Amino acid sequence: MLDANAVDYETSIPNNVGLSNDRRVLKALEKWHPGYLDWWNEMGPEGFQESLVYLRTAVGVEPGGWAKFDYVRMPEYRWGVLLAPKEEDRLIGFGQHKDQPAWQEVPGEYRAILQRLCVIQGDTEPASVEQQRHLGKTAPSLYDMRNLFQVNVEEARHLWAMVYLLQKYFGKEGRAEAEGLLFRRSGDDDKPRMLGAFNEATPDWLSFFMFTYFTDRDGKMQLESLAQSGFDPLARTTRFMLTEEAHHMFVGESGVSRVIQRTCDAMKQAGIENPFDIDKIRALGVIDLPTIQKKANLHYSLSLDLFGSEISTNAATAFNNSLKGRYKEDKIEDDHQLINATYPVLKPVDGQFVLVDEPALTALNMRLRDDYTRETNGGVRRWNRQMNKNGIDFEFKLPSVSFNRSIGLFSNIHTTPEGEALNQDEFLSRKDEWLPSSDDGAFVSSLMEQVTEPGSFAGWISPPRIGIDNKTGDFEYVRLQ
Ligand code: BYC
Repeated sequence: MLDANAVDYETSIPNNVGLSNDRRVLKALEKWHPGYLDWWNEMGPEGFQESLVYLRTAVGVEPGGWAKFDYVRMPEYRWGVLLAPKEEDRLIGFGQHKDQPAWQEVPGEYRAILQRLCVIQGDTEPASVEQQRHLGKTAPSLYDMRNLFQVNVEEARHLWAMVYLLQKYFGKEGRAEAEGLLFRRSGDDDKPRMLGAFNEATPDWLSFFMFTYFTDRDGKMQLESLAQSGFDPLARTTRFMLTEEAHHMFVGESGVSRVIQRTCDAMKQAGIENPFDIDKIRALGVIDLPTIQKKANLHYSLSLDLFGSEISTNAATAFNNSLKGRYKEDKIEDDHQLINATYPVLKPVDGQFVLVDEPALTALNMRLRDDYTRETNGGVRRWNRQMNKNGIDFEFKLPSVSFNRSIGLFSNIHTTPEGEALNQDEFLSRKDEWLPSSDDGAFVSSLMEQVTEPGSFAGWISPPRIGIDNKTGDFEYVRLQ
């Protein structure tokens, strides 16, 4: 019998889904594989394909103990198809099919919507690898370089996860979509990635940390919602993806925190108390706190757009059809069908923002976005505690949800980060106060220099408190070739 927790490394594609007995899907994946490797070689980390990287690879899917660390050349990473263990007799937890057995096959009437969810999710994964492909060249340490590459190979594995679902459950159309996922390119005018934030540049390491803090957390919220799905293969796939996602957000939160720490240390050492003494602080070779805030403003607002419109019939349909649940649906105490329920949605009305009760079903994107904001604020609070400990008078703050938006109710209005309305000219003339200007970008870029001496770090970032896999500070996380 197949041990659902063990990963079969005998087939060319590691998996715990019994691929060796599923010739049709194995063949489809084997056919897709060379195109995938071409994509990785063309769009994956630039200049490091021959390097030996100390990576973790999944060897099982049980919670804890699933990872094995070793030196690997990235093109030889064992990407594979891994699903969380099957829960016998699982019942659907929400929507009109609540309490029915979870589906092991795609219900015909939901084929199109499920396929769309898999394609959108799948499209973001290679996009992030493309956005980050040049960052190895300016890594502030081997520790950071290794974390970047770990994030990259795992995002690429998440692409595999969605491609498996598309090829196994969606026939010819699914195979065509799997090809499409290798065809689109982040930021390309003619064949862009599907969602806005995944076509933006990640120009420097501070952006990378902000992206992994803010945008990967949207990933977490969306995956959590899909992990509740009545379509069991999607639920199991996303549940395993979430175990990998946790490290990505750790890279983001601790990365920002280490940048902040280095700035605080340098300010204290130089006797600078005013965090807005930007020229003096930059002269120390560290990133001033207001610039860190601007980067946070940008990445938070871009990530909010990933939740779609506040009022969405797509979201209502996905929930009602038991395909995409709420964050922690199984922990919520209500009817799980949202019959007659309402949810307060923040709306611009006559120049004011007011909370208006809307049917909870159509307000699901808004609810998930609120859950996201709550979680995101947790990290901001931790950064502020760090400021306090350092005795520096500066407070990080998330901007209003109305600030710098391109999707939803606020996409046609302009506001300050505090949420005060502005006309377009005022916004454009003041936007450099709130979002990274080209000068800010040039300054941060000027600090980005590769550091490859084991145990050494660039001057704008503090070392981490502990190493990966309990390694000592001078461990050679990447052996450059
Ligand atoms: N950009 O009813 P609406 C991750 C489109 S990140 C461009 O408002 P809906 C990761 C929408 O497609 C998580 N277009 O929204 C993180 C629709 O188009 P059609 C990725 C957008 O459908 C870091 C129209 O506007 N996973 O994993 O309720 C590194 C009206 O849509 C955008 C998912 O998102 C946008 N921002 O919600 C690596 C989960 N927003 O159909 C990875 C799957 C909306 O009219 N996706 N549109 O042509 C979904 O659940 C939903 O599709 C969305 C949108 C939440 C994205």
